[in-house]
Amino acid sequence: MPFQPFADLPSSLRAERQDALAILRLARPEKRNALDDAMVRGIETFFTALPDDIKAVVLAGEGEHFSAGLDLGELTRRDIAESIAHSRMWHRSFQQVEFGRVPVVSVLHGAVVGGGLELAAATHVRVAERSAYYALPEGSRGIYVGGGASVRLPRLIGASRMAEMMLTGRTYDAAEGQAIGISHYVVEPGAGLAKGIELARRIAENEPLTNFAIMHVLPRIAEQDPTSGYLTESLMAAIASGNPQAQQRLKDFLEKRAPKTVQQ
Ligand code: 1HE
Repeated sequence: MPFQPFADLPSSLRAERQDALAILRLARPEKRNALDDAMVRGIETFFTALPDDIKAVVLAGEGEHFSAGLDLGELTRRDIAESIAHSRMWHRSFQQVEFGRVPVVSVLHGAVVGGGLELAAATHVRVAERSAYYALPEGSRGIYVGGGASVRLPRLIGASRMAEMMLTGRTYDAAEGQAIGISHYVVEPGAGLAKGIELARRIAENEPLTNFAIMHVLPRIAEQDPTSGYLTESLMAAIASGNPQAQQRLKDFLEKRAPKTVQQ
């Protein structure tokens, strides 16, 4: 079913709804899903205007690649001040992905490079198909990352690995990417979307307040000094467990109506 609230998205983005999930696809395969201004603004619009009954989002790319990053064709047309504003626009957009209302599962395949990797890094769960590979070609193009990678990637893979990727143009394949912390899962080619949807459905069943804490409170605690972090954690824990829905879920477990935590 097409997603009516997003009828004004650019044709390079396709949104659809599956029950409580929204699926957003980068749909510019002829340019390997290179991200132009319309797409980056469209991503911001999509995440800002998500209907209240959407509980999780799956982000994927059409064609052979997730995304070839920044549309290099647009780059030559900007002066320095415009480039700063452009990077800030990417930051705003990807902030809506990372710190929006609902968790986002990305499905990665083929090239996940430059700005494509920056977009993936803003999502909460990353599923890679075996074809996925990661690179930061900015070094060889004479530019620098501008979509938040300097902040987000060191958290995933460390500043040293990121610097080495940029200096040498190194690519990591899907298995290596999982080993260093880029993706959480690796699946067979063509199986990414189904896995992404399966995970998003599970996420959508969580208590919204817990998902909020995971998205908004956990990353802030991780940046606090430990003493403040422990305090913030205790406050969030008390708020979450005081939630009547949490009380009901605990009761359901104790009265054997809820599933056990078993190895999958
Ligand atoms: C593009 C772009 C692009 C493809 N901007 N047009 N990103 C990069 O440096 C990666 C550049 N792209 C590539 O290395 C390759 O295209 C791929 C490895 C991703 C795919 O290769 P392939 O053989 O499947 O496709 P292709 O033939 O290279 O490209 C098909 C078309 O897409 C072609 O256009 P056409 O009109 O000649 O058909 C390409 O020009 C076009 N295309 N990638 C514009 N990126 C906020 S700062 C972020 C900074 C960055 O992201 S820097 C990294 C940029």
